[in-house]
Amino acid sequence: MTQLGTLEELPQSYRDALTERNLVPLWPAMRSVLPYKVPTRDTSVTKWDYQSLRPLLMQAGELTPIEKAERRVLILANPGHGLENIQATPSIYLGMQLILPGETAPNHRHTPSAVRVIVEGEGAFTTVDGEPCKMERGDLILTPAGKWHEHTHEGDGPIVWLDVLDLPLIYRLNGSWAIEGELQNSDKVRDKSYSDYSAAGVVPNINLTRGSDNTPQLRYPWSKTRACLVEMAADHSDGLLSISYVNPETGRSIFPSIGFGAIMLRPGETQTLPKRTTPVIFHVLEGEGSMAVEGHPSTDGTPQGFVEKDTLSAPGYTHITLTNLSSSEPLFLMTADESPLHEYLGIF
Ligand code: 1HN
Repeated sequence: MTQLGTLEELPQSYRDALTERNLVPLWPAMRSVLPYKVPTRDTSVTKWDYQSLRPLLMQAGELTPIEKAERRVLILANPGHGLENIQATPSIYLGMQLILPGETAPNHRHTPSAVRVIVEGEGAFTTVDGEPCKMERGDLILTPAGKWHEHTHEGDGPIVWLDVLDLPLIYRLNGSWAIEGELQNSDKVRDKSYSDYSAAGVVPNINLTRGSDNTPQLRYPWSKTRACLVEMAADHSDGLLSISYVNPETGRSIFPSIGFGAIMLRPGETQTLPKRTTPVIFHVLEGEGSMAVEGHPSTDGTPQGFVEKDTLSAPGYTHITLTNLSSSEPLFLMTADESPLHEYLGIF
């Protein structure tokens, strides 16, 4: 490619005249905004291991009462994006949230959409627009854009979940804001939206043409997803075992911004994932394994080990190889990526 002219080659008086009029020459920046063949990929290969994160989260429980935090969260910030930018990937925010017995994280609603993946503890529920959703290990609990939500914990020990939000995207669109509300009346049946949609292909008597971009189902229990993967494994002795979480009314991604899925690796199995444009987040639901990423400066491709409850990120345009290090137990991972956005924009 031809070497293009630089800023320094331009007379200072000319550069000053441009700046004064809010003008910028394109050609000195051309190659950096349009790199050759592979885009800029700030997301680095990163692992947040739960064992070392947990004591710091519990310490937050002692240092900061819920009233002073509203949401008691340690953000999983990707160093490739700069910790201050609270990005795990360009569009995805991740945080580990702690609620102690008897606490309530107060009611509010906001423009970013959120999914919670329950990591440990039991006895909590999130009330979403009046519908209490039970929170069990590995479940996805959804609070789509604009829906009221508060978290209540009636169990004995601490409860911890992974928050996954499209906050970095919505914030940079200058679209991020919230309002607070009174505590909700739980006026709907517990897990109603889950029971309404709990059988594949069978839905309540609704007007299907309303099909919204945000899914009407608010809870996706891990027990169901796990059973589905195990059943797929019983029928296929090789090939990647993976599912996508979808809106049961449209078959499309549960959010327009972030795509969610789950992967199972059979005991001892290694799988190289199809090369894709979008960065991806992995959260380890069950088992232990390793991840090797090829094709990014943040790694030399050496496999990185992980265990249950760890969270990892990998950039796009790479080869990701996952290995289940157990010879007897399956490995289950939750995945989150930016594929719905890439598809919508025609860059997937
Ligand atoms: C939020 O509303 C929650 O409701 C968690 O639990 C994390 C991070 C940024 C903005 C809003 C929650 C959040 C958040």
